[in-house]
Amino acid sequence: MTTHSLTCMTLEMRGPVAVVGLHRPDKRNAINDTMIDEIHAVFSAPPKEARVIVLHGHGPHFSAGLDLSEHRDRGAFEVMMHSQTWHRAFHQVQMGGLPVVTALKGAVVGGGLELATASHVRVAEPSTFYALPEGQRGIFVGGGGSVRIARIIGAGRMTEMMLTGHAYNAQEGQAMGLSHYLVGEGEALAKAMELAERIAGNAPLSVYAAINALPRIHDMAHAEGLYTESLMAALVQTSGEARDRMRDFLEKRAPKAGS
Ligand code: 1HE
Repeated sequence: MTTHSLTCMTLEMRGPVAVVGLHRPDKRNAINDTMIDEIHAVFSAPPKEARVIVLHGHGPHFSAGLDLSEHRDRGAFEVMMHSQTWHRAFHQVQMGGLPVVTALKGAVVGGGLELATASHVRVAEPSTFYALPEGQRGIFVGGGGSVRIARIIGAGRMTEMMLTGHAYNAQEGQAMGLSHYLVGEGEALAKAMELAERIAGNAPLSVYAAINALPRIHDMAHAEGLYTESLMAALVQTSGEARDRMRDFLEKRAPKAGS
């Protein structure tokens, strides 16, 4: 198993699922430089036996975003470089090759929302709230939010969130697509595990295509998107595993869609 020496995060294997926890509960899992380095390391080299990653926060909050205590005194060039360390780390979350299911509760704010939106499936508890207090703090997003959050909720809504600092509650976040599942209090991690185990049963190449090809196709023009889709389909659909799985369905050995 890949070993990481972690101070701001936890990592444990549960079957095929790597469970990764943000672990600065005293600071509401505010993301400092060490945590960014650890996110980058863990998502770049997850344990070899992992098929899916579940991400969660220790304590009552997912994450209070950027650690403001480290950020106060940075100059312009330093802030740009710092922002790009976040881009690299969150790129590994989104495109590292393994699907990431995130369990959300409490504060999912600023950089915490940027991290959550780099993941693929999000499960929220009723305590979850989403906010972009950047305007109030006199800063801007820097962890990819202007791309990823805006893709989900629209640039207009994101502008509104940054201008007003308004917090959306769990139900509103669900309606906006910030979460995909809304569960009871204390139930997000268990639901995330259930979904992760289900995803772990999928064909790896299909999963890889879903997390790597789809967001890139989304950024393409219509014709290029369709062309890329057909290439990806050619690659995925002609794999031995695809043939086996289609045969299993046709010979009535596989579960039906929706079951
Ligand atoms: C922090 C941070 C932080 C808490 N950086 N230390 N993020 C924000 O603007 C959110 C700031 N945090 C909050 O609004 C609140 O802490 C919460 C709503 C998340 C939680 O409230 P609460 O009452 O449970 O906790 P608390 O008492 O405010 O905080 C507990 C401790 O965590 C306290 O430290 P202590 O030493 O006094 O115990 C807080 O200072 C500390 N703490 N949040 C540093 N964010 C790449 S660009 C991304 C841009 C952004 O992320 S902007 C959003 C920044």
